[in-house]
Amino acid sequence: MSARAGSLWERRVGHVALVLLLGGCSWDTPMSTVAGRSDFARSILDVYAIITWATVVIALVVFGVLAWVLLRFRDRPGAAMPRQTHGHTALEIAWTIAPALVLLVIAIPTVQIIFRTQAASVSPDALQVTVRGWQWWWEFRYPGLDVVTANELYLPVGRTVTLRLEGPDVIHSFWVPQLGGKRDVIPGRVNHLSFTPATPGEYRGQCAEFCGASHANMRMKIVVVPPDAFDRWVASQRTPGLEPSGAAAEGKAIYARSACVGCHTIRGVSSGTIAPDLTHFGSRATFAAGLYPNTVDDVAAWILDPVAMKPAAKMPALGLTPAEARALATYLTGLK
Ligand code: HEC
Ligand SMILES: [Cu+2]
Repeated sequence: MSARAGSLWERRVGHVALVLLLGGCSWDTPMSTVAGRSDFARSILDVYAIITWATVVIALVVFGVLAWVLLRFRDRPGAAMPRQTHGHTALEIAWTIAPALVLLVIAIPTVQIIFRTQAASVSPDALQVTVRGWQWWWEFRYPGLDVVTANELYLPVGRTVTLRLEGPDVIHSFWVPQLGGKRDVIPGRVNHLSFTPATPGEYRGQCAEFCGASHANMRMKIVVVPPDAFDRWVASQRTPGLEPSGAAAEGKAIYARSACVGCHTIRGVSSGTIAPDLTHFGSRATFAAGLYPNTVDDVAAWILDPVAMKPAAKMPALGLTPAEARALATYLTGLK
């Protein structure tokens, strides 16, 4: 009886382990590296495919020969010792050349794609975006369009974008698996990353170079939209927000007289440069690098105690009252 119960328990553990294991196999997940949605990501997948198929062929040959040898030369009662070979020039040349050929088959497309994806875009009409990786959020500046945002990058589908990656503090790495390879963001050095998004949609990204306590909380969202929707987004980002009224007007007054102005920019109100630009904060779906939905409750909680919501966040609690934080949150979430 107890033995049966034991095996049932073991089976359950087995099932859970299987579910966890297979969970890693899903194909088209937000952080999937095998569901390419840009030319860059697809080039990488092409190399994956070549290497995978080359490996499959090699495995079939090696295991086939191994099986044949095991069967052909297995010990039989009364069988004589098989003929022994010491030194076989043809064989040795063959097993030197074969791996060299395999390496060539892998190396040529790999190097080609490395060169293609490392080149800064030459396309004159590529969209230019400056990306700054900060501990622990992303700043996106569109120099030609006079738009600045944080953690949510809008891109038009089908148009090449060239990202200029700048690191104001420590090393980070820009990584949006479905759109392209990782590229490091390094202080004192400018890196570039170009790709052409192929399909509209929302893509998730994540800092991929350990950069401190909230590295895992340094996420981003790339929103790829049709060109006319992109133009509308740009136009709304360039339009100054409406003058707030009621609780939001009170929030604006608190903002203007608090330390917020030293770090944050709200056009027409403040021009801090070391924190997310809040001019159109309310137009973003999430805040704190993708950690929280952009609601009055969550933003008020953030203003009261940022570090409680994001370990080591570089924004201090400023000792405001809950009522002040709420007024501020009402003002900020209204900045569409
Ligand atoms: C010392 C600089 C500093 C001060 C002062 C400061 N902040 Fe921040 N704030 C930051 C930084 C840095 C972040 C980014 C935190 C992160 O996501 O890791 C941030 C994030 C935010 C965010 C989320 C932005 C986003 O898009 O994710 C809001 C909202 C915000 N601050 C509001 C305020 C308000 C309101 C005040 C004043 C009461 C204030 N901040 C004072 C540095 C500051
Ligand atoms: Cu990081």
